[in-house]
Amino acid sequence: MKVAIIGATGMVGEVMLKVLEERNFPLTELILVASEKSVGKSISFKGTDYQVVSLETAVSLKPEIALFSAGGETSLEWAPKFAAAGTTVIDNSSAWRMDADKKLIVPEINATSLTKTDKIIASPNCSTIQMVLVLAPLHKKYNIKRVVVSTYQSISGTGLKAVKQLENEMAGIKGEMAYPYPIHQNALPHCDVFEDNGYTKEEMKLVRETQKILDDRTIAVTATAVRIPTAGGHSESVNIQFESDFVLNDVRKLLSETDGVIVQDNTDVNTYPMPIYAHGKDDVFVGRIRRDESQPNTINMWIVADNLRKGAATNTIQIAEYLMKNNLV
Ligand code: 11C
Repeated sequence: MKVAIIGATGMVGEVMLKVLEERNFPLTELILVASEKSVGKSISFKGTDYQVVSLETAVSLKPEIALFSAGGETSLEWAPKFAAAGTTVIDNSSAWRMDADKKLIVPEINATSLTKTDKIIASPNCSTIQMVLVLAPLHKKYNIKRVVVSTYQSISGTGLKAVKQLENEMAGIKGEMAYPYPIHQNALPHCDVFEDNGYTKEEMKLVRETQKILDDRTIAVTATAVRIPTAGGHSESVNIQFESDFVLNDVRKLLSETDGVIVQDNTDVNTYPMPIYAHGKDDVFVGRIRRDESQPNTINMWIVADNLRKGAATNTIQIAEYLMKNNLV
């Protein structure tokens, strides 16, 4: 498979290269693309050095698959150009997710909807992916009415500038700020930009993307997204109200049998998911599973995943693997 990575020098791009190597993705050619200032730079993959090329060059090389993680603007402009050249684009940005003609894919949930005609495929936002992977089997069995989610999001979701801001603050160095306030020893109730309704774009992604992936616009979702100074992954406190009642141990069993989900839930021995242990892993971890005693048919849980892996690079590469396995590229 001839694959291009658009945004190869970014945090997600770097993890994509790692994941491709770990999963032994069958590459016949690798095309690495980054911004103009990185063109010509060399990146090593499996012991071979690859030179970064421009977007124009990459389109002309006609890759079979292009994995995009270079921001929404680049995706909006360039994904259609790659698609017109016959490339199947899998896009990590928010550019195409809510486009009615584009599919928003978490392979374990809805990859079977993909066909050869899908030339631009969207991968959801990291905080959505980890939540819907847990919600999907529960919705099938108990019918979800409403979800209330609060996120505790890693600085790595913002990018290298935010990682640097935290490093600088911890070292007492004044430097460039990714956030309007300090992030060290702080919590910012502000991920992505504010929309007119007072919610952030990140919060509204949790609402809209969840309904699209679960293919059910009747599910009510409300979210508060918070940035905290962790690096390993995003955590989420999720309250789920079902149509029908459940037995707690059945929920645990169902989730432990769900592809890509690992249950870590034993309060007797302080077992619950945490971002430092999710870091570098492809699974989504769930724990603190308990009945919401304040209203019927409602459950609370804590969901953690590496936002750069299952939340971005791994999900994108799993989509590529699915396309390949099913002869859709
Ligand atoms: C964050 N979820 O943690 C974001 C990063 O829509 O793909 C990814 C933004 C996106 O800030």
